Amino acid sequence: MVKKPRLLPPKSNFPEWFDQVMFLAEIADFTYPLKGCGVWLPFGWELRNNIFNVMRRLLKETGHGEVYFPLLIPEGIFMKEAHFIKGFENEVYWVTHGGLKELDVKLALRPTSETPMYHMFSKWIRSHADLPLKVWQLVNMFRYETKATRPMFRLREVTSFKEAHTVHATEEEALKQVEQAVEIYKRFFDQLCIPYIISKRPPYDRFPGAKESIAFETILPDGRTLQIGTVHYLGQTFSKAFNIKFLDRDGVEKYAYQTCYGVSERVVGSIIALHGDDHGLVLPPNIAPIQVVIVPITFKEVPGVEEYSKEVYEKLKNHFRVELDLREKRPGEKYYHWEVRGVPVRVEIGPEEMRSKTATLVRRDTFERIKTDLDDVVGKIEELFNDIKSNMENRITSWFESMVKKAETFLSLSGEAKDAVYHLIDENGEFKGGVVEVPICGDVECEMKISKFVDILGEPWERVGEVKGMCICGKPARKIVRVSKQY
Ligand code: A5A
Repeated sequence: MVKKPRLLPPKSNFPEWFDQVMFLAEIADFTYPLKGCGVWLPFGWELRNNIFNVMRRLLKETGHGEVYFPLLIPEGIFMKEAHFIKGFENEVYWVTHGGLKELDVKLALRPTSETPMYHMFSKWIRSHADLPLKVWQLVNMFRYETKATRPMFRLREVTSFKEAHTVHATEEEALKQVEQAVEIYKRFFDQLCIPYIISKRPPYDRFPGAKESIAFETILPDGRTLQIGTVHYLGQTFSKAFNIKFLDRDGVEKYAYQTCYGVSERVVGSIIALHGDDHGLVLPPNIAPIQVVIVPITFKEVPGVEEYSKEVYEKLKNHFRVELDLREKRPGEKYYHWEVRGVPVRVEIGPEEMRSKTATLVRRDTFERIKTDLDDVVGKIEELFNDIKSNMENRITSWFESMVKKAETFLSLSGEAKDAVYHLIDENGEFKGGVVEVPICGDVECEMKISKFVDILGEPWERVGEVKGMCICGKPARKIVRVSKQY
């Protein structure tokens, strides 16, 4: 058993802070003796479930059905699409034995479920009346990641892989679905107070088999970007490989068009990383496992505080996820305990509150104290939740916007560092963090040159106006690409 550290390092020491806060707030324990695998703890698991329930609601509202597909994929099915095979050959875990017996057919642990799903879709889809088909699942998946693994961010067992898969009769409908998926993800991240940019991945960096890949990126406190979700337009790549055909209205049999989109527990890690402070987690009230904690401040000589705290609890319990902390500990210890866990509102109840039939509310985001009458306490907390959410949004958005810069030129690779690179790298060559939007001519060779220095996220998904500036090759720029250092 690893001893818990008593104190949280300051957030300015981000990697240390992140690892410790996960442990102290009882989110997860990554001391499990297998690289890239961790244990979810009860508080973390509840947080994770609240977050994915936001997604569950969004997907339900937009006509997606929840399914479950097997973890094991027979080799023959896994090996049906050439780009997919190539893309995943280095990352797949294979099950080769059942007990002592070598299996006749090797089984892949899903690294994502295109292949088993599309095998079944080809049986389910017969006519245009069966389309569109829109399903999703929240499952674990395995990828033998070779880059350094990191808790929540780069795992070998991804425990919370939300993958949605859709099938459509026409290209137009499938492209509309791509737009809907982007909208769903925007709403998802907005509800979680996660800021993002959306980029079209360059062709050489698309999901295996995809015609277009669109990625959502956030920026972590150390300035590196993290891909927190992707939406892929698959065209007919997989429908042809898996024979997903339907009889159209005109009596002709046609291959279907497909899309898929996914997120993972990177969203949980992002909320922790983006909003936490030197005291621990700061959670948006809508997803906080415990939204309100009541801490009685009792004195032997003043009886009745505990009873009054229970009265307050009764008032709140049908409105919020609320905890009454009656443990035999000092109030200060209790404050620390709930602050680390990011409980949005603490209710302090002492003799004074008891006498005046009031409550003292303390917001986790600003530590501001607000006194309220017991009769108004529910409304006051609801109001505070709204304030906390918009304060969290405003704080993070203004930071995020300051991290995304525009450059006029990218004249850096010839030795005289200028503009774009200045934004990302300081005089000593140290990475400063953030994203820069740079003008380029569009030739792959120029992108390749740039990618030796920085990671290319791709073009902005949103329409950009007229492109000005010059590419590194000296030619006038024709498009914008975003560059950064990625996780
Ligand atoms: N089938 C499609 C949806 C797919 O698998 N796309 S993906 O490969 O881009 O993965 C979707 C999302 O899962 C990524 O955007 C990333 O946020 C998350 N993800 C992928 N690999 C991960 C890993 N090793 N650890 C944590 N999250 C991961």
